[in-house]
Amino acid sequence: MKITWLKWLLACFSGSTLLMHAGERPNIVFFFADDQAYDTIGCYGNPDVKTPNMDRIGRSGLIFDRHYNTTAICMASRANVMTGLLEYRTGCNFMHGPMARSIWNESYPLRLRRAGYRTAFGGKFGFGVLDDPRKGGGENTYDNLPVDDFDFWVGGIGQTSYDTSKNKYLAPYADRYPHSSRAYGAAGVDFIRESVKTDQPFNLTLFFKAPHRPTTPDPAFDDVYRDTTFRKLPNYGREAGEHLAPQHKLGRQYPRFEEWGYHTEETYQAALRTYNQQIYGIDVAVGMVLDELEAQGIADNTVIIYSSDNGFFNGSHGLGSKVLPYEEGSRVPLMIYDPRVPEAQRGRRTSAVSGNIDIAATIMDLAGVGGRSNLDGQSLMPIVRGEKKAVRETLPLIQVWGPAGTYALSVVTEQYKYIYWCYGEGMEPQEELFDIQFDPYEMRNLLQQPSEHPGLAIMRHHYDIELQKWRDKAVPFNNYQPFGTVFDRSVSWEKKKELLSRKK
Ligand SMILES: [Ca+2]
Repeated sequence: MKITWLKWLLACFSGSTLLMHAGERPNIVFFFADDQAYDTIGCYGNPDVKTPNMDRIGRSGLIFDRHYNTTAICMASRANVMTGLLEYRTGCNFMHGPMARSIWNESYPLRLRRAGYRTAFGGKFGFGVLDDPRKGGGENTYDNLPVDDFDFWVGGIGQTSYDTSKNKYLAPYADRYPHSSRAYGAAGVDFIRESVKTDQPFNLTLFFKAPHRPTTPDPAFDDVYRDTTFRKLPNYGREAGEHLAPQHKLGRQYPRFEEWGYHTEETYQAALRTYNQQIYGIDVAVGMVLDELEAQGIADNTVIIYSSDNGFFNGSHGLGSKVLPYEEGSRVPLMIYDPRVPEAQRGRRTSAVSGNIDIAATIMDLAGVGGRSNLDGQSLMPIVRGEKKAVRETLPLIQVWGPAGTYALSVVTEQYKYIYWCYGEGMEPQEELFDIQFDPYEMRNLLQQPSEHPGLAIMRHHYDIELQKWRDKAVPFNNYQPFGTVFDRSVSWEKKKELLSRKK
């Protein structure tokens, strides 16, 4: 909100904490992309892409180089981000179930609204909210979206559509912006214009559909990458996956390397062109919002957060799409720009490990909302302000979606990633250990050498602690409790198989 000197003076004399707080508390804008890989933004170091507005955020703020989604798929990741809780505590993913209203009630948008923020949601919400999550299906419908929990709503159902007119809340923008990415930007601008007329600080959350499939770039930007030849990451191709655990080939990610055209030069370039064109559409929408904040004179009291719900394998290790715990699947961009932070602390990068569960904690911290000790996430603001180098030593990565062959629990630290693939049908359960600092493309499993790597004992220890937390805290519904045993390194596959078949 805009605070005038008159309001400030009034607040001082009346002792009104409401007005005082409104002025002190920042507005918070959170942009969230769908399936945007970490190397798709100019300020992250990719010379092939054009993302001037995302670069404005990164170059003025803090760029996180080791930010992960604790579950790397749309529905679960959105639930993590909203609540600051790990998947076994949100109880929410495809094939598991929707979110219980009691859990949703403690999400950041609701806590901020209760604390006096004006709140808006636009885009792909991605999960349903039900009083009893045992009764519901997976994705949300108009009936189980929490529309009334926001002051302004332009969210859509299920996977949403790139066709603006198909979202009944967004449809008024369809004539001017038939493609949804810029329509979300325009809706964000309208929400800002309404909010500055009030005495409340605001929180705008925009969950873009782009660059998720089906490939549907905005034709207005057909020229942007017409002449671009996109590079390939050093771990591109089938050969760069041969050293990995065989379980990684058991999901849909493996055939998608060919099905989605990453396997030939011509089809790879075509896939990357439309993928990045969709990201360009988000960038334009981000620019619309950033420009409006400046036009309204509130940019210096508005914090901007930008991230993505999961990563994307554009052919890395011979894979397509997401979900698996390797870097391209689980690691994404995160940029936080707080204009109130001193200039010397801005325009930096950090290698501190952070997770999608930290975003809710960060937003609540910015808004001055207490009671965060129950969250799995930590506020990242001490890193943004340069007060701390890190806020967590370890982060778990959860994968309990899709075929059982791809189930894995992993732990990352600033140095290592440890992956435990529990599946043992016709193969051995597998452990993998990567030194992410020296081998960020995961081309060398440190356990494929004659002597035991000293990092193994450290990471198994962290892993066992994470698994114990799962046993202690998993919700008693939507099939999360069996995984406390399924991911136990000492339990036989026969026993695990019995548990996995029983859940159905
Ligand atoms: Ca996604």
